[in-house]
Amino acid sequence: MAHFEEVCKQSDLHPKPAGLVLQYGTAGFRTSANKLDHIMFRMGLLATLRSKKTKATIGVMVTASHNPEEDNGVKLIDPMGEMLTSSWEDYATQLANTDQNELVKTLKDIIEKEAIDMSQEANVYVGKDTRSSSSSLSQAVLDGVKALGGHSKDYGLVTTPQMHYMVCCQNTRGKYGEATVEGYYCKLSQAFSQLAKNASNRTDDQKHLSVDGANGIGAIKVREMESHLKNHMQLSVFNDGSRGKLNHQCGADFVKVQQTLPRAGIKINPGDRCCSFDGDADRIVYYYTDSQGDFHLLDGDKIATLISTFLKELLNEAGLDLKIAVVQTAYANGSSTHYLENTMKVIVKCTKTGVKHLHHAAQEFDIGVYFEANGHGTVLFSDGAEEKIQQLANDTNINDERKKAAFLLQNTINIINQTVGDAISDMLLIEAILAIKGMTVQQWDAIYSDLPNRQLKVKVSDRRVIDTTDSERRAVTPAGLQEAIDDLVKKYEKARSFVRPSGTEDVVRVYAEADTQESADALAHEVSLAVY
Ligand code: 16G
Ligand code: ZN
Repeated sequence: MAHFEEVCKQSDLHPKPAGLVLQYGTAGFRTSANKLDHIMFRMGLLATLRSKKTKATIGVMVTASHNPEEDNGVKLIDPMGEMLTSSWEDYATQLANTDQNELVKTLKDIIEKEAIDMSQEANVYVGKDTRSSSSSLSQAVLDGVKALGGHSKDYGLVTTPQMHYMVCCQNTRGKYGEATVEGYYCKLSQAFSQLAKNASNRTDDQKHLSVDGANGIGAIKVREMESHLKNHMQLSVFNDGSRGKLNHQCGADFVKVQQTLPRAGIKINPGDRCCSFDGDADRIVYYYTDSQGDFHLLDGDKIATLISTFLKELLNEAGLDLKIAVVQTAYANGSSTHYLENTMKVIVKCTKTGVKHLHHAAQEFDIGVYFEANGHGTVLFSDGAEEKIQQLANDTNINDERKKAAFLLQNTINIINQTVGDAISDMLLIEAILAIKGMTVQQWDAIYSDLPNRQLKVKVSDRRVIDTTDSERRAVTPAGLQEAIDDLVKKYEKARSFVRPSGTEDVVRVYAEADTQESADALAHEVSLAVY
């Protein structure tokens, strides 16, 4: 078979460093960029097989998100724009680690196991972030696709969520939108201007937002989006990549973990509404400083609360009986869960960390709002829910209030990127909600008060000895660890703590929250000692 000869020939140009073993984890492959060339070539091969198997276009995104500039990574995107199905993650790992001379055999094994028809056409979309290593690495992906006879389309510099969006648009034959970056801007900006019509007399101050682009792709793309928003929004983009280093002392991960302003590149006044993207623009957090200079963070939990409150109010006004739920992880602040369950009375579900777990859980409801505390999240509408909203919007026999609510719901659906968390789309939705509700960032922040919390990481010889259950909230091994944590937690008020092995770093993560920052810090410290 000519293709396999070509694979052999080409794979010699993308050699695997001897002894290197990597695993396709929660966010695909991620490590130092200089170790990834062979991985990229092989993911081009795998994406081609996946495309033949699903008879659909598959996406490949070259990025290491919020990791340092020196790292890179890759993940595959399945036909509806979702993460690669778990059963294929094992194939990715096998292909990545197989020796050069066994590569064709490994490919043939996958083809046989999956009964792939090799005469089927294959289409792969490829995108990359702004890392200096991304160009040659995405070329290696394209080489892999070509070697197996697949067709590829190189989108060049795009955000991760834009890539997910393109794949979904293509496979739904345009039903979700047009599979171009321009089409993405048009769909979202049109929805935004429709929503903004319902906000009365916005002042320039209300239209202004400071955006920390983490010196990454999000900075470029949010500026392109701004030019489609006409005078509906005024953005000041900081950390736009013109000077600073990607993710260095800035960006959503830095702000969330350090609980502080970006240390680099941002000039803001007390009370200004600001947000930070991460390096590939699939996460967003908001914040401001008060007149005392104190920092206030509005993370994924606050975002989920704002969005689900807005949706619930609209459903009531529209008279639509749709089941809405919020999906969180163990990292969700206890105050947010308490507020959602007891005040808002929505269903709250907790899943393991990692977008795919939240995404799947959210699919079980008419409307599933999912957010990780770190700012990754979106809203999913079931087909049935979208249909009901559509029908109501077209119904001429309803009163003005119901009509308006249906119109707002319709445009909310259009502004959201349902394929994956999307900083730009989330930002537009949040801005629209604040504008419609006439709410300041301080009023949004005051919906509930976060419990003080602390995250620590602990280096251990083998993090896999820790196994967890109950959505990672309890440790089952090693024996005695959970009992020790329970005893420590009892010493503090409103306290909660858990430990879990990281899926992206060789560390164990510790989370603690309590009634005061001192208590949260002390509890996190004590629990980290119990992990040793
Ligand atoms: C990955 C996940 C993110 C999760 C994080 C946890 C995706 C696309 N990304 O970045 O959702 O919060 O891992 O990292 O699933 P950790 O396991 O190191 O704590
Ligand atoms: Zn990211």
